[in-house]
Amino acid sequence: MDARKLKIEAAAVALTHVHDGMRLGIGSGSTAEEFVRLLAEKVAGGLQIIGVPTSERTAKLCRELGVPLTTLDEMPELDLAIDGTDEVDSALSLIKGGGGALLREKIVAAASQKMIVIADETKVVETLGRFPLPIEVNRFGLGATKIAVARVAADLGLAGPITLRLKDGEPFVTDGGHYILDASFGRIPDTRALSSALHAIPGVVEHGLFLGLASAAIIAGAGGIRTMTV
Ligand code: ABF
Repeated sequence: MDARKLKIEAAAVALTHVHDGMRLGIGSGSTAEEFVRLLAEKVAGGLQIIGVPTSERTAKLCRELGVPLTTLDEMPELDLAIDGTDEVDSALSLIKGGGGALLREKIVAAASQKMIVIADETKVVETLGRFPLPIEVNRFGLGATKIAVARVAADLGLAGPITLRLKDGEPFVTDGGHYILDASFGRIPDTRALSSALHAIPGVVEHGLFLGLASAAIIAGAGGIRTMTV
């Protein structure tokens, strides 16, 4: 089965958790976009929901497909966030941010009573860290922030290239106007410690470790669909 079909299957199962009247956080990335397409069909058929998008790109797709949107300022408490991921482990800890939307994704997930992750089997790992950890940083003091990230990582026994994300040869700029450092530390045994240490660096806006936020992960593989819970 091709990758897109798996994403659609996971998105379709997630859609069964969406009911009339729900305030929905709507994720970013190709899997979340499949969810938006299926959601739009249900909305066209009469499903009444209101969504808060996690990126400008998702907002644009929702508008094109007629999914009603509001902002987190207008609706600061949400019932359910549905989003993709770059990695998920058995504790439902995640690495997100490969698409560059991690800050809004984390704010929306934290404002939601529940977060359901949708992904294909390739995203499931034993220990997080195969995917480089995205770290959203303020543009000011980029060099100093990069050194500080390397230092806190070294204190935890982690090392590896930390690279500024580029797009078309220029620094990639997030929806919030920040840069992203991609940290290839490899396996991260103590995600809590790394999360706290990164948060303590002034130039770090947010990082892609999502810990204790997801309540379920709907995983599509060649053998079928399974739901992981904690
Ligand atoms: C978002 O999209 C991200 O946090 C993650 O980086 C990415 C996953 O994308 P895809 O579904 O295209 O693999 O959810």
